[in-house]
Amino acid sequence: MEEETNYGRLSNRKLCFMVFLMFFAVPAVKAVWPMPQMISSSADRYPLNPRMFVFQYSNGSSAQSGCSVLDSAFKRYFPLIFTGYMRAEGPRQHDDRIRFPLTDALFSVVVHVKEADCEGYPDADSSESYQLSVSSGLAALKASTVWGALRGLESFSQLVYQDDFGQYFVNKTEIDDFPRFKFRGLLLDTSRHYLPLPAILKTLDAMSYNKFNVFHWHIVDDPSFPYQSITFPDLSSKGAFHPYTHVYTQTDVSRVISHARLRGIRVLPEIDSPGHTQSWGKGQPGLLTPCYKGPAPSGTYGPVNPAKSSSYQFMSRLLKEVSSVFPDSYIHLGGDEVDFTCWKSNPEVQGFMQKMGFGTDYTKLESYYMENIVNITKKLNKTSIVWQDVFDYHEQIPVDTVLHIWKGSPTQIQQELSSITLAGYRVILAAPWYINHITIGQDWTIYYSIQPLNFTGTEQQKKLVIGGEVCMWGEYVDATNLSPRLWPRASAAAERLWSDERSTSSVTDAFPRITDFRCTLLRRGVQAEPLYVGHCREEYG
Ligand code: CP6
Repeated sequence: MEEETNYGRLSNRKLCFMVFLMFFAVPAVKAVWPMPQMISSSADRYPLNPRMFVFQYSNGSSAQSGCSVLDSAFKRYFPLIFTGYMRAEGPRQHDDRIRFPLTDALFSVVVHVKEADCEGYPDADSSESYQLSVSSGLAALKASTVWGALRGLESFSQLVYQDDFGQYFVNKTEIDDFPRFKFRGLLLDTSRHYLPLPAILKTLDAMSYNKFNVFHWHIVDDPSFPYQSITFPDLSSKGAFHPYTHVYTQTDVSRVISHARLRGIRVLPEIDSPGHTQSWGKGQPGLLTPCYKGPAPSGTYGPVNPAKSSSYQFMSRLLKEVSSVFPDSYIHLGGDEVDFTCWKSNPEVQGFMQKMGFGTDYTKLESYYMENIVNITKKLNKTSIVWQDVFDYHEQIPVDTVLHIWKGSPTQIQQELSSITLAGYRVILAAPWYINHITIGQDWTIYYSIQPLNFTGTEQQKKLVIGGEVCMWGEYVDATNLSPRLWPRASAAAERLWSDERSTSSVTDAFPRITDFRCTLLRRGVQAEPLYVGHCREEYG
């Protein structure tokens, strides 16, 4: 009743709504997520007309028309910049006078790349830095590589916004940007649940909006073997959930690699052994260790049999294939969570322990196995990444091997970072970003607040932390819930890994930006879950 008689006065609710509009609905200057290293923008803004908007290569650019990576990026980014414009009935010229009355002037995004390798793949040492200068009629984008140009296009696309009348604008802006960490990964597990190709490709799209640059493909594990091997077709025909529908054919794999390449994303395959290999046993009899109950085999199997030379021959052939199928110079070899009980029960393994002088220390046996696998990989001219267990067992591994931290309390993680880097190994941090673990509430703030370099060590040691990784283990995740479980929670880690820690230390400052970025993801068709009470300008779903 009270409210109805108070005409002309602002109710609390209306006031709240106005304050909300002022601060959230139409940001004066659009933010870029993850935050660039250096960005300055002014209130000067330029109207954009989608009909008068072009991407161009600068005259001196080493990339020119025909550069596959950038030509296809230009095609992708047009509808991402002008979201809504291409929707429904599509663009209609006679409407544009009414829809975009403010400008008939041309706006060009002019791209200059110093050393373009348009047909190559991004790799561990690719530069991703870029400079972007937005002024009247022109966005000048400069980068050393096409990968840097992609990052710059992403930032530019996030600077464009629409006012309440649908008019597109971009503000005068200067950006000088580069990643804090070289390795910014996301793990998908396609063994616990098969992820159909479109789910993987869409994830790669969303990764590029977040400037992630490594897709760690945990492609096989205990429950299923969906990778369709050329050398060993039985691995998937017997070990996949279904031999035709739940496999990744060679064509599927090349589509993933090519989709990732065009977005500046490396594809890092993981062939996890000797543990996590139950599904391999079905298509490769004799590979796994038969477990014994007393004097007789129990009918169950354990990890890969490290006592047989045929195991290493098999691994050699499999890794040879994988190293030619996946162009990245790194292969993930797993080496985690090896259960020794089956090895202990098996007389052949016991005999091998004796012969090798390992006594009863099965960590020595696991070391022996992993050393062999790492050396096989080295001969294939690839660098190995292994889970931290391999370091914890003090194995003799080449010093260019990368260790991947996946477990431990915050204190244990700091100690692990200290000791691995003290030994001179490079390290990737995954433990704090297990995005498959869910709790109620704003857990993105936890992922956001991780300080990867907060451990005891010299500057030299800190340089060995090459990056971090968000892990989406697949026990409870398939294509139905992958996207909302990933986004925007993984976006918190994306900013931690790209941006400067000092300018992104406040969760409070990040909240309106990540909320807005989540709306950007929705506008682009990524099913990203809400962070808290609120709304996007358009509603989706
Ligand atoms: N699968 C494989 C997993 C895990 C690992 N390796 C894992 C273990 C514990 C947690 C999360 C994931 N599911 N192959 C360890 C790297 Cl809490």
